[in-house]
Amino acid sequence: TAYKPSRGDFERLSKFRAPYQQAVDELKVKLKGIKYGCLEQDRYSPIEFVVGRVKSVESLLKKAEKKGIQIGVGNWVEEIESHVYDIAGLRVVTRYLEDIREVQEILCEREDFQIVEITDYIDTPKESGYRSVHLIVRYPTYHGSQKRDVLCEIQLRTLAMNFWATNEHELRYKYDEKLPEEMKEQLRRAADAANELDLQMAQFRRDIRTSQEIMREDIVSNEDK
Ligand code: 0O2
Repeated sequence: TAYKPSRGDFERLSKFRAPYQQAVDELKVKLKGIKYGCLEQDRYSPIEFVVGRVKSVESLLKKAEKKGIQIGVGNWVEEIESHVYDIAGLRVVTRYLEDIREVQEILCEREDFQIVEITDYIDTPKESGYRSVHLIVRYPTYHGSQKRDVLCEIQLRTLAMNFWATNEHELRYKYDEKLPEEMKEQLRRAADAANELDLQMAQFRRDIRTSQEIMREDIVSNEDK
């Protein structure tokens, strides 16, 4: 039978979440800053929206147990910190596929955090059909009088990928992680359809740009006459 975390275990975890909450709050403001900076300059923003959360104590305990960490034994809190990378999670949602690459580049050039790892589930989707780019970043927080570096996961997704992942996540939760094989297959097909939509939208965007360029050239050549 699974270990029942004591009240003390819960309290320790709640306390240790504080710098992660601060990192999420600060990073949310910073990532939204990329969007508003573009909009203020009347430029297209590669970011549609940003959300963030700190993993709940319950879901943290579940993930820790899945990773073989024994709650309440030895340095279990430190072990969670060094093995669970998405305690602090940010999600950046874009309209188009190529916006993901633009945001990825912007984030790789930032000096206020360090990229530790990039996992590209777009180039190599998960077996479930999941697509997204995950960046693990080391972010410095100044909490009380102390500097503490915390790891945060930034997920980059298109609207279509996010739509799929949100539904799949809810279904997996409903079925307690034991999705029937037939449903898994349907979900994989739905993921391919979402990808097809992303590719089609990318094509439409290219078409719009080409026609805008032609219009601009026409205006310039008419002005020259
Ligand atoms: P939540 O509720 O979103 O926080 P793992 O050992 O694979 O569970 P790891 O090594 O961190 O964990 O893997 P990964 O791939 O970085 O996954 C971390 C997060 O990515 C997940 O967090 C999900 O948010 C998302 N994710 C990964 N795979 C899938 C998938 O197949 N479907 C959906 N919908 N999301 C996925 P959590 O903790 O699972 O959940």
